[in-house]
Amino acid sequence: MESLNKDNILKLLQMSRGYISGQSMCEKFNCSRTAIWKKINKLRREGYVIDSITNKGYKLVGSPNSLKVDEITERLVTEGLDYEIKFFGDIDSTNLEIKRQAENGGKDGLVVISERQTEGRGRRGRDWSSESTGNVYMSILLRPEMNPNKAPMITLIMGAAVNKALNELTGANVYIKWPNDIIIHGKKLAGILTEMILETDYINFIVIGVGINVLQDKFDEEIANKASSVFLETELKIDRAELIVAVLKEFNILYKQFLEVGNLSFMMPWFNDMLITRHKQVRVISGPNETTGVSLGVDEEGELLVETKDGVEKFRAGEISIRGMDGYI
Ligand code: BT5
Repeated sequence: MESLNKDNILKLLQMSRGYISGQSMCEKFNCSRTAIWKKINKLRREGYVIDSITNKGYKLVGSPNSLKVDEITERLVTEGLDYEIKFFGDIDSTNLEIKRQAENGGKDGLVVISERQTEGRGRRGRDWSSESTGNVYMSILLRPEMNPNKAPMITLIMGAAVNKALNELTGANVYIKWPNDIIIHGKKLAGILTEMILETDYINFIVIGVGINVLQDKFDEEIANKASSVFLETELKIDRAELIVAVLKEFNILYKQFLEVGNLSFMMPWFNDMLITRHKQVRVISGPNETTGVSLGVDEEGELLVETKDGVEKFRAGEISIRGMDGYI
C-alpha cells in the first residue's frame, strides 16, 4: 500500500493518460475521498491544474512549470516592490478572486495570478478564453484615493506597462489599441479589464485584470483570426515569471507618477507613439452611436480624440470600442 501524500498522488496523475477515478485512488491509498480531495487541492495551490469531473475522476492538465510564485516574489523584493502575490492553479477569474479578497480586507497591491481560469471575463460580460495554461492571468487590487472619473486612466497605464514589458522582452513591435487591447501583427495579444467598486462617491477599490497570451500555440476557431500569443508571433518562449515581474515593475513606476500628477501628462507623448490607431481612420462605437473619423491620439485625461467631419470629438476610456477600418476589431 502506498502512503497517501501529495507526491504520490502527483505521480499517479502524471502516469495516467485519462481520468483516474476518486474511487480507485481511495483503494490504492486506503483512504477516504475527502482525504484525496484535500491532497488534490494542495497540488492545485502549488500551481498544478487538475480537472475533476463527477463520475470520471481527476486528470492532470497543467503543471506549474516556469511559473513559480516564490521566484516572482523574490524578484519583486529585489526590485524593492511591495506587492503581495497569491497564486492559484485553477480559479474562476482572478478579477473575481480580487473582489472576494478585497471584501475580506485585502490590501492595496495584492496580486492574484492563476495558471488557468474557468470563467475568464472581458468587458461587458464577454468571455476571455482562459483554458490554456502557459499564459498570464493576473489581477491587482488597488485602493487609491482619487476621483472615480480618473479610474479609466488606470487601464491605459496598465496597457503602457504591458506594452513596455513585452517590447523589452520580445523586441517585437507591440502596440496599444485604445483603450484596453495589446496588439501584435494586427492580432490581440493581451486584454485589460478594469473594474471599479464604488461607495456612494468614493472608490472602495479597483481591480485591474490583465490576460496575456504567452505560450499558447493555438486558439479556438471563433477567435483564431484575431487572437494570438507571444510564442505564435515571435517564436519566443519568454519566461512568464520574468514577464510578470516586468509588468508589475513598469506598472508601479507609471501608477506612482499618475497618483502624483493626477493625469497622464507624464506618459505623453510616448504613449501616443504606441497607439496603433493614431492618424488612422477609425470607427468608434459608443453605446448605440457610431462615429467615424481620424484618431488623433489621447489627451492627458486618457480620452481618445477623433477628428470627425463636425470637429474633434472626445471619447472616454471604458465606454467604447474602436474598429480599425482595415480589419480587426
Ligand atoms: C478584454 O475584454 O480584452 C479584457 C480581458 C481581460 C482578461 C483578464 S485575465 C485576468 C483577469 N481575470 C478575468 O476574468 N479577466 C481579466 P474585451 O475588450 O471585452 O475583449 C474580449 C474579446 O477578446 C472577446 O470577445 C474575444 O473576441 C476576444 N478574446 C477572448 N479571449 C481572448 C484571448 N485569450 N486572447 C485574445 N482575444 C481574446
